[in-house]
Amino acid sequence: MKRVITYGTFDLLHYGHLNLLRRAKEQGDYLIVALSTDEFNWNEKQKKCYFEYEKRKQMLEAIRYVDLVIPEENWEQKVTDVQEYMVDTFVIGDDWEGKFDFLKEYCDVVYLSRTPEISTTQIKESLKEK
Ligand code: C2G
Repeated sequence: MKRVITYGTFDLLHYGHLNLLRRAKEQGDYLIVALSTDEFNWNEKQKKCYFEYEKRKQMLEAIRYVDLVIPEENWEQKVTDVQEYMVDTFVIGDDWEGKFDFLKEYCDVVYLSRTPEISTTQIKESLKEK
């Protein structure tokens, strides 16, 4: 069984995220999503989530491509995650192109194209105008 992992905040879940998750799952048979905790988002990514971690986890677990959701609590956990969960392939959007090449020592690394026309920021901006 080929195991895939990806990381993200997935707040205000949208079809760009789903496009990523579908293609991530296509890389193998079992997809783990390491979901950024509220604290990690705020302290490390300066992102204030609209939905708290438990709600974002619940939504991801309802997606047919997703097999397991684990917390992403820091930038350093990726190597241990890949080893602990026996991951074959790390996948993330190409906005991170090259940033996680150090994982190539442990697994395949795949950067997938982002869905260009949608972002959480854009959604929030357009709602403000309404
Ligand atoms: N994504 C996408 N298309 C979009 C928006 C997002 O393909 N229009 C992808 C991103 O490239 C990422 C995933 O969806 O692979 C989750 O996006 P975010 O929640 O914005 O994740 P990010 O903040 O980039 O967190 O340690 C890595 C970080 O946790 C990644």
